[in-house]
Amino acid sequence: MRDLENKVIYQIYPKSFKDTTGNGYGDINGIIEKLDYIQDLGVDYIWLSPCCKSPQNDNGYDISDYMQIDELFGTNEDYERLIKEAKKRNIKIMMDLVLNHTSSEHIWFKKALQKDSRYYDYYIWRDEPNDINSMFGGSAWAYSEEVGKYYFRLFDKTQPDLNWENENVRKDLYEMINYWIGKGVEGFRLDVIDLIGKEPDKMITGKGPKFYEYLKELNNNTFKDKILTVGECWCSTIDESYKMCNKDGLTQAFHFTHQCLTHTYGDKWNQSKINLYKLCDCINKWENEYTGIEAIVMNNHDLPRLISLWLNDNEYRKESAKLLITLFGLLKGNLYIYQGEEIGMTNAYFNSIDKYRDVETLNKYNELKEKGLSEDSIMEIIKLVSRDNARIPMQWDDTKNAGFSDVAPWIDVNDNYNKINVKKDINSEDSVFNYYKNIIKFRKENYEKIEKKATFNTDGKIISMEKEDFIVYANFTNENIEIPLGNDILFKNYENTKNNLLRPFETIVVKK
Ligand code: TEU
Repeated sequence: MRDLENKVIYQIYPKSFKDTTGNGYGDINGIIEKLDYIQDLGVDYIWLSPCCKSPQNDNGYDISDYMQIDELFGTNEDYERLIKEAKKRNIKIMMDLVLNHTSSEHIWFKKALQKDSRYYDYYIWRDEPNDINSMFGGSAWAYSEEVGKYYFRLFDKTQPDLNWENENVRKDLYEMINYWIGKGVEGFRLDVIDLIGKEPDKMITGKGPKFYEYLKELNNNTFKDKILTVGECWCSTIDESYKMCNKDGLTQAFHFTHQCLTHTYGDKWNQSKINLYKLCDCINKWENEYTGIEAIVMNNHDLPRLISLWLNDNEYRKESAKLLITLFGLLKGNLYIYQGEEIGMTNAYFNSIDKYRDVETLNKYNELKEKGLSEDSIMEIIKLVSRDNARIPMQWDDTKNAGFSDVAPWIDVNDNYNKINVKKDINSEDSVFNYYKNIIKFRKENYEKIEKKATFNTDGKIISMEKEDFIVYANFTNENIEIPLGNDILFKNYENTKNNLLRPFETIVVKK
């Protein structure tokens, strides 16, 4: 497994990356067009959010045909060409696997509605619902008029959960995965993988009694421990997620412990400030206790931009972006970078619900409306936390639609694209992209220094991370803070450093 460590994975949300057909949606040819840009960053894998056939109710996480690339993004031949072109640049393709549920448009579900169909038991049916709720609000059970029963759906009602107890479901999924491995896919991200062992009658959704058995069977019939796999585990503790990572399971897992630190009483829609004491405890566990390969992740397509949530995305935007990649980029494990963070893209903060597209966001809006909250207070919550903050088009340059598309995109571009775009950033003295590139280069060339034990300290305003060869200092506040610092600088996010002073959102790395 160790040959799958110290990798850098760049996540692309294809729908928002680059449109080459002039339909307002990103596509595979747009990704191929930008491979040199991605290669320049120094990444080893590109993780693509789903491109398979889908009605797009959940932007592709509602798959209606696992074997067919959706024409919105291109053809199967385009996908295979992407794999080949990426390989020429020593970049592997990581496919997003949605094994917990399909779209209700999938042929399996359509056949399940027919009497006595063998596909009926591909899904979970009951005469009456129980009290389990959907992650997207409301009951986790939806009624089918055709069948006269309720089917289980932990996400949208158009995303019926698959019944993993049915051996035929598992066999069909393994056959699909091996098809894509045969086409040259060399990594997989497994969507909500900790939900596949659900037992709704026992009110169990995450990590059901047979979960680890399913994971072992999945691995033994497909990845066989030779392919980089990362499981998304929102419904698991950090220790439970680590238990999934071994030769019979996953390479690594997203546990999101640090992202959840600002969720008040576990509610992500009720955000509080980041607590550096808790953040240090969290990262200390990754660095000094965990012996597996950590999946280091700051941003993804479901999360508001971390510089907007934790730090300052305005007058100290570049400093904030560099602070995060300095602290997280010098941790051991595999580093995940989400499209746009490498140039310091920020939340969109759309003020009108009409600008939002995300099913989770729209459901939350309606839920809060029904509770009687005012429009302004609802929008205050939504514009900070909505997943759409991460799904607005990639900002390539200052031409129309930020160079993403020649026509109005499926979701508005951030109106700061004139100021924040790839072309402007790469040509700037204080480029965030070039800073990311240097951190990635340092990781590649000095991993033995990075994987050494770390000591963390914080006063609630500054975090210091000391390893055998260097010390990272990061000021998470907009204050000037006096602190004794070394002067043999490895990295800095201000043009010059001040003796024994950290300015707002300043980070420096000093050699020991
Ligand atoms: O996400 C699972 C999930 O629960 C998060 O999307 C949810 O929004 C959480 O509160 C984090 O913000 C995965 C995919 O990443 C997501 O895009 C899909 O919508 C979901 O599963 C269903 O496939």
